[in-house]
Amino acid sequence: MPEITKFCEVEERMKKRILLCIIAVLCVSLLAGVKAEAAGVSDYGALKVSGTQLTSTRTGGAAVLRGVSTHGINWDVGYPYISKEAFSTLQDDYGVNAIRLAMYTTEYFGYCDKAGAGESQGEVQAKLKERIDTGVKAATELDMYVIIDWHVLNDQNPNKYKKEAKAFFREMSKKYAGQDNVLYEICNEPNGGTTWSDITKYANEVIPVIRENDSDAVIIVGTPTWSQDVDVAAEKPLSFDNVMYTLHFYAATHKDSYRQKLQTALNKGLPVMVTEFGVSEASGDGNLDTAEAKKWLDLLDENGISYFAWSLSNKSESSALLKSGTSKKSGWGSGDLSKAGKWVFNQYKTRNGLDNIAAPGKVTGLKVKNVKGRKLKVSWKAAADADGYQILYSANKKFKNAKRKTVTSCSVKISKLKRNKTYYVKLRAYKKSEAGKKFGKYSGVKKIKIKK
Ligand code: IDC
Repeated sequence: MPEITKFCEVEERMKKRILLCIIAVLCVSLLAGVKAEAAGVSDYGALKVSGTQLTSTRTGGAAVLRGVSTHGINWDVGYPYISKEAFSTLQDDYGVNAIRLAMYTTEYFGYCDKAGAGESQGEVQAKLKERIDTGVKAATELDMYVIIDWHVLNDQNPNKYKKEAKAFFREMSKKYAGQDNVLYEICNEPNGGTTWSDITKYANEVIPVIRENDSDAVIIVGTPTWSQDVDVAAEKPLSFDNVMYTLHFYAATHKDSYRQKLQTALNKGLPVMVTEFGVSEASGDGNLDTAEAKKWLDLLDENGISYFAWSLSNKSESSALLKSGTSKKSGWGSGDLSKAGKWVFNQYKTRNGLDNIAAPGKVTGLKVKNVKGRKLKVSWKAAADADGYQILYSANKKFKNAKRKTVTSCSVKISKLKRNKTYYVKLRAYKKSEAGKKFGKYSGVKKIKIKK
């Protein structure tokens, strides 16, 4: 009998050890996942909230979205950048894997309050939904995630336009139910004294509307005081699965005490997503504080928290990522970026591991020939260490509104060109890595007139 007891004890101890080992392995793989570079939809698949962490249903590990938010898609400094070309520039050059489409509910001809727009409210809404569709399609084709953001701001309390929000999200979730890459953000920044209990009431009505069509999409909910009070939300989280809570920061205004709020929320087990951050002041303008912004991004990365930079715009304000007044709508070089843009995108590049990969060689021997049917035949010499090539062509010398083609061979046919127009062509090689594509230098430019 004593022998048996002993044996049982040993077995018990072994069981405990095995269990501890399993837990350790799980923790390590989750942590390893947290450090992971931002990957695409085909890598992560559908997203799922697990504890405080956004995770991949495909790998089982952490999923990290390192994204960019548009400016308002109803603003003329916002919607022109909703395109496959613009999104693919962000993806190719900086490893961005997610886009947030910010649709203001009131300001500047918003979805619920057209203010001075010449069109009817219905026309305004139809136009905005069209822009969302363009954005979702572009992101989908590029293997990127996309957030549809109901951008409550001047309207302060999301309950003000709850009816409109429900109708909007019913329509969106029905349309995109089959897609793994669409996330819903139901109220950007409640403010003006809106309490967590007000937001809870709103969320408890809007979330079930989305769930009717899409039982497991990730839904992001704003928190009081311009989405700063995640610590307050953590005291009484919502009772739905796959929900995350919004924290926004602007580094020159929001510092240690706001990071403390995040820490409190995380300690209480609240899953947080930073759907907006700026290096600037909270006004979206003024000074930049890169030292504080770095502290923030380090903290977010340590905790595997996803974040989106405000905003993809050339507006003359310091948070805008593009240089004020730059006319390029895609294909930006570092000279087209603002101070904030240069800083943010450099951080993204480094954090996505794109700094440590050697670039492939420069492409030489570029030849372009006009072939019958308004086509171009482009060919070149293979570059050292290349996995493929990205060809840019445009009817504009400066490659304004350039179109892109990606191939793995050393020639490509380009069709649907305009007769009697002169086109400019250049290309660069890329090398594939886990972190994304690393590009070599551009070839020289060839120009050619389409005569046949
Ligand atoms: C700002 C824009 C600015 C615009 C203003 C409208 O940068 O061009 O005139 O909105 O009210 C937020 C908001 C976001 C703000 C941004 C900067 O979510 O809409 O954008 N900000 O103020 N919260 C904190 C900062």
